[in-house]
Amino acid sequence: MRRSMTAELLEIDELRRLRRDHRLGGAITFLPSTDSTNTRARDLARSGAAEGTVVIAEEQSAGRGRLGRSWSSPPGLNLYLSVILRPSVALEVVPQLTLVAGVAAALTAREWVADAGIKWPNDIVVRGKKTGGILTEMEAAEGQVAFVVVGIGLNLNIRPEQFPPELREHAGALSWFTGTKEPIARHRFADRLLSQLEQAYETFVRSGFGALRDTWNELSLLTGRSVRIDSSGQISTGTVIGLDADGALLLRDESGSEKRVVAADVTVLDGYR
Ligand code: BT5
Repeated sequence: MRRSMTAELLEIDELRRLRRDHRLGGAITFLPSTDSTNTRARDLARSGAAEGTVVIAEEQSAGRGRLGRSWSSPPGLNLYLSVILRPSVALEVVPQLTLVAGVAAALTAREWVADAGIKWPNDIVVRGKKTGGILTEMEAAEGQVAFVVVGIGLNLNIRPEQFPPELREHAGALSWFTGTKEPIARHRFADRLLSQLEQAYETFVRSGFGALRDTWNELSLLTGRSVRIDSSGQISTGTVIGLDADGALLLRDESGSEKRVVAADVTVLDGYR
């Protein structure tokens, strides 16, 4: 009860001080309320904002997930941020930035909750509860990447009853699992997240996603799980083997043959470890 009533604004001055000399977050646009930080970051990028520019909002009125879904974004509790990137990479590897951001978000989450992990492709999950998601959007010009916006939403301090009813079964927040009653200091979490992303992004640009694949596999909650795959309405089931070099999910189906999944929604059939 008290926690939400004393919910504090994000300590943006402190976050700016922490990020002052960094490649990611050296410039931060802070918005008390906005439609979607990904949309704001896209507009800034179109007008020439530099790589590493970050947009953070206290709340979003039209927070977005993949495929036109919405991201519940109430004020004062969680983190909603978007980062502008301008990588010199081929268009076809840009979707891998979702996996790169997943590594960064899961490693950050683990600094607070040891068993946080990634559910391919874009979820941060703790004990079966979705605590975060990533939305990567790109603009290209003449066959080249103009810019990429990586949007990250993480539920930090929201309580179960503060979720809309339809999300209560599957959604969670990291503070439920830290073992203390303290809320997570959002500016500290954002600082660590941007530092982890900076490091993972540098590795990705320098060496490709292959250099992060072992870390990703270690953070993955799906390996060995029995799953149901929904690729635009096409349903299949199988056991997850791991991640292919390009970020596709590798499955073994009932007939024992290997299968690659490039884009889909995954449901775990046999519970998380
Ligand atoms: C995602 O999509 O998980 C990507 C979410 C990205 C949100 C960030 S916030 C900052 C930036 N600005 C934006 O506008 N977006 C990004 P997807 O995998 O499609 O999952 C969406 C589904 O997750 C919804 O259909 C709900 O079922 C569920 N959901 C919605 N809000 C949630 C929340 N706060 N916590 C957990 N689950 C949620």
